[in-house]
Amino acid sequence: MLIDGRWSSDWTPKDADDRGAFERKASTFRNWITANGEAGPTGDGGFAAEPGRYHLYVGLICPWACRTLMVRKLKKLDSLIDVSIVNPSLSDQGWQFGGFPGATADALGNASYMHEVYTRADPRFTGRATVPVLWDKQRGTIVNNESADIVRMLNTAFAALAPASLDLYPDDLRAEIDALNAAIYPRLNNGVYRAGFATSQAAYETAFADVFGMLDDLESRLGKSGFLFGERLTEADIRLFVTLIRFDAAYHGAFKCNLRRIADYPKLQAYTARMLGIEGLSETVSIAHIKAGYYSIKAINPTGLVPVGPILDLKPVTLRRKRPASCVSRPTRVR
Ligand SMILES: N[C@@H](CCC(=O)N[C@@H](CS)C(=O)NCC(=O)O)C(=O)O
Repeated sequence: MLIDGRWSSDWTPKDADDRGAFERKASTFRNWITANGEAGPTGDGGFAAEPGRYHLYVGLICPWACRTLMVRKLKKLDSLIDVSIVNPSLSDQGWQFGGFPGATADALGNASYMHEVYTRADPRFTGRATVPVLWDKQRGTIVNNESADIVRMLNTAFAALAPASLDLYPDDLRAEIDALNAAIYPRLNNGVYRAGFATSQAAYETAFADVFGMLDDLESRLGKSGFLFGERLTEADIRLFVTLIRFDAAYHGAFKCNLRRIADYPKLQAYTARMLGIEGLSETVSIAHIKAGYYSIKAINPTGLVPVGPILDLKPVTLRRKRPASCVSRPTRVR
């Protein structure tokens, strides 16, 4: 992590309390891009939506970063916001650019490490140099490094520049989406990390029970088709999918979440395949980055060996529309 702008290599995942439970630190840059540059719910104004002005730093291992990448895809912002992708494994200096297939250089500042992006924004920054980071090229600073905020601002701020009728956080569902997020985040999205990074048996078992309790609840909630809120795709689906797609490949083994696999839950497995079939979303998923990344975390896997399995039996499922038999089915378009 960075301490007063200088890199300190004592990275451990623990941030643990005195009972061995993992605690995630709050993000620090909390400004919002808005349509006209007025301030958002937190932080300062001055970040108006403009084509080419912003850059997104992500890692394909990272569920939080991939939430933002998925929304960028779904809202058709690819040509407005460009992206740099870090290597999947943490180096002695944290996230590094370039070298691993599918990773990139820092397209903006030619940094070797993500921590340089943070000190470019604040030369005396103290904290973890996490992804995602939304960067403003015009002001030369970080707009925001909290994925939950970035998901929301990408959903609305660029409406005039990239008209996509899909609304991932519609007014009439906001309260229900917030309530579902508030259950899924601690028990599942972060629950797997609480299990994987626990340093006491009791903390691990508590997290383990949360993870499988939440998966059981979701299995009962889901139908045979559609999403968490029926036919309407929302941010709650994005936030759930990033964890489900990592589960069998990484969390089941590396994080010791091994009571069941997603493949053992018929509805969750079918839902994951449906999400993967949405046009553009499979481009945001790299099982190679996910496996390489989680199994490189020394605190939980000191040898760094990456398991060969599992064989993932997960094929994107695209919705077939009724059309003449001669038509070839295309990926599902979600509107
Ligand atoms: N609150 C952040 C969390 C981001 C986060 O923890 N990212 C991880 C990767 S999955 C990271 O960059 N970790 C590096 C570190 O902690 O030093 C968000 O959701 O955007």
